[in-house]
Amino acid sequence: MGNPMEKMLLDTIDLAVKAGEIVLCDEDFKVGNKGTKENYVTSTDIKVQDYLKRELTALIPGSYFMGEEGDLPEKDSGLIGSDRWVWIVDPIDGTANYARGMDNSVVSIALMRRGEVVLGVVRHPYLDLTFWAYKGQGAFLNGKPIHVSDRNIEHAMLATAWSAYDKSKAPACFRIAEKLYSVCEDIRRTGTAAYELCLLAKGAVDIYFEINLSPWDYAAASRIVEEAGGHIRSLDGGVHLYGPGPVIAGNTAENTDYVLKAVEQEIGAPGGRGF
Ligand code: LIP
Repeated sequence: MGNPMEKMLLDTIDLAVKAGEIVLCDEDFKVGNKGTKENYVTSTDIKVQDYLKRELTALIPGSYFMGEEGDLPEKDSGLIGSDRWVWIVDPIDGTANYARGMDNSVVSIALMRRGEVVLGVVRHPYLDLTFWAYKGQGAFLNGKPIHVSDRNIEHAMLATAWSAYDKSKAPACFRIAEKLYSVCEDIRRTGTAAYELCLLAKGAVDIYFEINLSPWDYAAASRIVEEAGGHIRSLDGGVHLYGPGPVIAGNTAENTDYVLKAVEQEIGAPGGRGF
């Protein structure tokens, strides 16, 4: 990996753990909403984002910081494909869980350059779990290598959600989930996309889709899934890092295609029902 990048990874993991401590210890936080009643933001989200912005940009002087709570690049900034290092951070993924005291939220940190996520760290402070991956170096959980399962679609566990922040898209989500449920084993919903994708990377769940996911929810986990031997994509390939959109993932190319077809039939393909 070469020392500079190894040090970058270790420093990023260290900051993710420290950010997780803020999440665990911040008792009297304030709760608000963004746009819809389902879309929570807390004073802890802001505190953790400010902390990570300060510390991560100090790790790479001149790097850009993109965080859920503001700090978003203009679409035409040309930033995403540029030579500039870009941190993509969700200070608390699973904020609704956090606001309700459900102890199931994670800190998600990705480092991207030229439109590709090269490093991803996801920290679950409640379960003391740290997932990480660096391009070409495999994926790890608390220092041990992890790998996706080889289950087929009939034995697959689906992780998904129903577009809580834009319920006009929920009926399509339920139709897709129903179609997959009729074939796969069962469905799990944790309330945090980044953690669900890490569960896929460690072989606990096997297929995944969300219709309306933002880059900070899955950027870090996308590298962890791929380094664990899994597949992750948007409807038209690649992983979009600009705006919210569908994300599909799977343990095998076959299962990923199966989920992709179910999603396309619902929203993607011309003549599909769409929203
Ligand atoms: C959440 C994701 C979740 C998704 C929610 C939201 P947040 O992220 O983790 O999977 O269903 O709509 O995007 O808002 O807690 O960072």
